[in-house]
Amino acid sequence: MNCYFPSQHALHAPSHEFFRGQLVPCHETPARAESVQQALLAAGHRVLEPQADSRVLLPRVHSPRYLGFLERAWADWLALDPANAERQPWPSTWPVRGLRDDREPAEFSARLGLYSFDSGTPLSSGSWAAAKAGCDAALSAALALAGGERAAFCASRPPGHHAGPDFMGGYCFLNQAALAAQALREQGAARVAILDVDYHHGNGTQAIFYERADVSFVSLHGDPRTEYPFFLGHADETGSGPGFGFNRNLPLPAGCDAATWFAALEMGCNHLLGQAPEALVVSLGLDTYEGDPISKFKLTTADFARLGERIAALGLPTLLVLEGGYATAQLGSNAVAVLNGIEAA
Ligand code: SP5
Ligand code: ZN
Repeated sequence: MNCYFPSQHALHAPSHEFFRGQLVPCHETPARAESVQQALLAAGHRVLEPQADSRVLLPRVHSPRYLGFLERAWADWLALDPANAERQPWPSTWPVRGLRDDREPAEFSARLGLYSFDSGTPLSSGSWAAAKAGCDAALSAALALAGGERAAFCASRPPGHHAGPDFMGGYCFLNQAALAAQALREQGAARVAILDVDYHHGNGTQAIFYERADVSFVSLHGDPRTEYPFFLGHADETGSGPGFGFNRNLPLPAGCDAATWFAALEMGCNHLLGQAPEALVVSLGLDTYEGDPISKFKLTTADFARLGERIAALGLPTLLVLEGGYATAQLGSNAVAVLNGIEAA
């Protein structure tokens, strides 16, 4: 399979994330993408540097105000104090209910709070460059599908599905899967379906397309009553306005087994096919793996091959984007299991 691997991913390399009052080493690391790249090469997949430039497409998915903030964020952080080069910025104030989010403050950490929904998404000097390169990979893969490829994979990071129209969170800054869906629409697919199989609900992707009928969203994930991102991902979120009926959430109990997960996948796939999409984007989180350090599903590497076979049976041109997955040593073989499952079917 054609796999797009943006080498600039490595420019996003914060050292620590904030968790329960402490700084802990980041789970989302450059080693993740390297694990995937090595496994792709070893399995004989074609690993390509993305060539497309997603700049003109980005404002169709994210607000110009947010994009402007993110692109300049590190320079603004350094302008506060040159010693900040060795420090990670954190938001400290958020515009929750009753506070205004229509006026962008001048102060840096206030703007970081405006555009964040958690304190668990560390920014580093190359975050913009890495996230933008992931979007270039997504567009490159969409162009490959438009050129007749049946499937393509983006082995990019940081992930994207928690990033919404104007916010970052959950290790995500720019939403590569959303950008891929938008690109496929603009290349002529009348409807694009997004299937999100990451352990965590893709709240950013849902938010971007919630009122649209031309991009439908189906997500299997840990129940937000107990699992991150907590504030979205319930079964009663079905879309609004023209998008009513085009959003489908399948929350599952933390700890559920593979049989339960595949039964939900079957429901999600049948729902998706009922909407007659012409192309498919898969938000391929591999943090559903039994060995994942931050998640609680129980899928095995063999289950990932089965997932690939089920995706292939949908019979749609398919663009896969890497999302989460933190069992770094097994991440590459799990990704390859999905791709080989697709190609075997
Ligand atoms: C893309 C994606 O999978 N994002 C997940 C974001 C999860 N954020 C909450 C992480 C909580 C991490 N727990 C740390 C345990 C330290 N021992
Ligand atoms: Zn996840």
